Amino acid sequence: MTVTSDIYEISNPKDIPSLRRALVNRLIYSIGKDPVETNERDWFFALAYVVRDLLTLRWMESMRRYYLQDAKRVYYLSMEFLIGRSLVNSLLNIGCYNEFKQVLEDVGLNLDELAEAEEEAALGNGGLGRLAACYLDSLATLQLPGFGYGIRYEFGMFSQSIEDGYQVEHPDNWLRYGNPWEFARPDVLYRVQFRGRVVEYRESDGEVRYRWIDTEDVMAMAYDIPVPGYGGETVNNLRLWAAKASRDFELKYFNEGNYIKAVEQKTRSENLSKVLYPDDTTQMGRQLRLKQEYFFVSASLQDILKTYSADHRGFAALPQEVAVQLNDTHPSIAIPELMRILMDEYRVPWHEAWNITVQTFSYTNHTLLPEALEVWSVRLFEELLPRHLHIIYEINYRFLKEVSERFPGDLDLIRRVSVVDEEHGSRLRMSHLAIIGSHKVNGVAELHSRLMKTTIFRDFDRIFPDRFVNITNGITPRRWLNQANRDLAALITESIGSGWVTDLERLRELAPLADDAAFRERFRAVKLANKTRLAALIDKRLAIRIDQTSLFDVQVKRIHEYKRQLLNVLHVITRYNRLRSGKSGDIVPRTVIFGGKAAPGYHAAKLIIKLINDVAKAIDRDPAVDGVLKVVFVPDYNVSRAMEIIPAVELSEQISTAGMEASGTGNMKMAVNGAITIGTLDGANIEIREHVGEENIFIFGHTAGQLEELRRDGYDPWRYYRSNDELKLALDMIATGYFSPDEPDRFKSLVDSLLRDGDKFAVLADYGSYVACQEEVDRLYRDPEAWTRKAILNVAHCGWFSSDRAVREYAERIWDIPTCR
Ligand code: 26W
Repeated sequence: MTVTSDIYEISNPKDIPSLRRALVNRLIYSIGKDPVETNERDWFFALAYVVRDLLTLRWMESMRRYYLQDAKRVYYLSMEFLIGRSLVNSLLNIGCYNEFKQVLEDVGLNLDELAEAEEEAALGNGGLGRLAACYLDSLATLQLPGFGYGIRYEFGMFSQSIEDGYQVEHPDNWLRYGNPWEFARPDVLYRVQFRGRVVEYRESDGEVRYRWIDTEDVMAMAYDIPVPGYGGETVNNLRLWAAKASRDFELKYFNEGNYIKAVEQKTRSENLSKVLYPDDTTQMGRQLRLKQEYFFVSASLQDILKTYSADHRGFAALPQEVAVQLNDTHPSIAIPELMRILMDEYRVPWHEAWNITVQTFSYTNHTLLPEALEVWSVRLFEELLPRHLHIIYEINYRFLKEVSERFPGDLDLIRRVSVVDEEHGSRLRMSHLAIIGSHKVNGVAELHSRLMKTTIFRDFDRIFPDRFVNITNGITPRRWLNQANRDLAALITESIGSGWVTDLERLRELAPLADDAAFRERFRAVKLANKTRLAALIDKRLAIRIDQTSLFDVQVKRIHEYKRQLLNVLHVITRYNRLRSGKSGDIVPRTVIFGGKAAPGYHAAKLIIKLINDVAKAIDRDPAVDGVLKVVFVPDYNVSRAMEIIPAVELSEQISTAGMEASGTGNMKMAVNGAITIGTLDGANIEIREHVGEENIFIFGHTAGQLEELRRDGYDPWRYYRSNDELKLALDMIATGYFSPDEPDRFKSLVDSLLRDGDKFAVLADYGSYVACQEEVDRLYRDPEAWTRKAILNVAHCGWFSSDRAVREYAERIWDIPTCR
């Protein structure tokens, strides 16, 4: 039977009566509720099901189109997809937002309130996971055959509450009421092996082959989530895997008559996809994490090869049909896994299998921080994935042999580039494996990619001169401007038309309007409305009053020492001291907003949260600064919170230690929403400066090069402490308990990290220029016309940071895939 659109009850998605009928039908027949006895969640689910229906036919059409055109596909393998809520995004992408708003109003409901009933899909930690979600949106919008593969964690990123100023973590039970977007696919089930042993055998052709046997198996079951592109033409697929106990495993115990043990065993294997590791930038080396990585990689590759094999013979053409992007090293076991499948299961000879593998994979690096680079102990690998360990050894052996032939006598080079690090007790360096097994390796901003080539991967750049490329990150304008900032989006569309939604560089047409006083007035009114809305939310949720006319100075992102929330706090304290001593002149009233989660085991980061809250409390209690300085820590920063906060930002804090933030993407979101950046020459800040012009951004601090020099000459934080009275005062206040009279030593370790432990993140070295730069910010803010002009130019010149541009670059330079219409 051929499915056509006339089979569905909604013949025309603009026809209000049929939308209403569909909605009420879902409420009655899918939710099982009488319309007279419903809550908001019931209506949310009913609506989500109608929207999913509307996506499903287009989704099937897209899949059919890819199949019929035998289109080359890209598979984006990522441990994290930080999607957030989907209802409004889907409605806007398929163009039915206003229609459904009307339908709901007719039954006395408000669409935007109802949308709050959706649990967000927080299947990621931060930048890396959110980037994956932006790229899925762009792949679909650009009509590219792009598929996400990941894990259906039962618990996503923990939710954060603040109790007595401290972070408290709570489990994120996001599936409690079900996920209306997904289709469970109990028939799409793959076996994933662990442990066991490898036996060598000789085949009739005389070749030695390997068999991996006596394994403990877990099943991977697929869940599909439709990913609509803007305009609704293409709907792609995100496939997430959930762990299911294997029947064999259960049967073993059932047959022994041990029912309880069998059920226990079932729970144990299903724990595999239970929870997202909430650590960003510190590698944990935990067994369950390695199991999660292999679990989703194995299932995804089996699925990819099944699709490929449905209409291709042999594997020689795999790289012409399939590109696989590895989002960081987390899925890099895919490299030995593909080798294993090709050799052990399909008898492809090594060198052929290797060429196919390298041509198929590419790898994105997201960090240079040594503690974030993945390493696994050989012992753990041997235990869980013995066959893979042997393949990795063979990959490494052949690679090192080639290197020693090309660079004879350079034994140190061999030691440095080996996948196996013997200096720290036999560990596998997954980044080395990922580089060796990929045809392209990319960094995520110009500086990051350059540093990658000149520092941590310098040797590899010499060995593989064409392998390293840069693709600067981007963000989707659909979610981060069109959806999050409806008022600004409307003003832009009124001024330059709606083409910017899919061609963000058209924002450039706003540039002349920066000199138009009437436009500035309207732009300022939008920002004020956004600030007022945020102030109301903060009042409602936290019972904190903020002045919507004060400068909104915002730093929201994961809490990490390299991101330097501490530098921000030192500035706040300095401002506070100036106000108290009457040395501030006519200081600009500010509201300094912080938000972000700390990894549960990251003591310093958690203490920084407490410090922010203690400083906020001290400032609140001091009548001397009432109305001119306010600090707010917004709990539970996530995608939904970001969409509320970012449109209201005036000053975007991007103040990481130069050379440490690979790119940043919050910096782009804020700038395109009309914030002015105060930042270091780090990550994509450098490119933001190039695009908006140096007169429209506040840059301070040491460059990466200057820091290198400073450290080489022996960096002494005490020198800054002694020579700057305001810095000394601020640090002394923290160290002696001014903000923690109940526990004077509370923050001693933080101050020690700055003064006694060498200030790894150069906070003190940048303090002076940061504070001076903040004075420039005040000066500009006192002239609203001049400020607004620059803010508008930030919007106008940030179009390049669209994820459409980034994904197009991947498609052309790495994946070699054309659009498929
Ligand atoms: C193994 C533990 C672990 C988990 C996650 C180590 C490292 C990570 C990620 C690489 C951390 C991350 O999210 N990196 C961020 O990636 C963003 C998208 O490219 C960049 O914009 C950020 O600068 C970078 O910190």
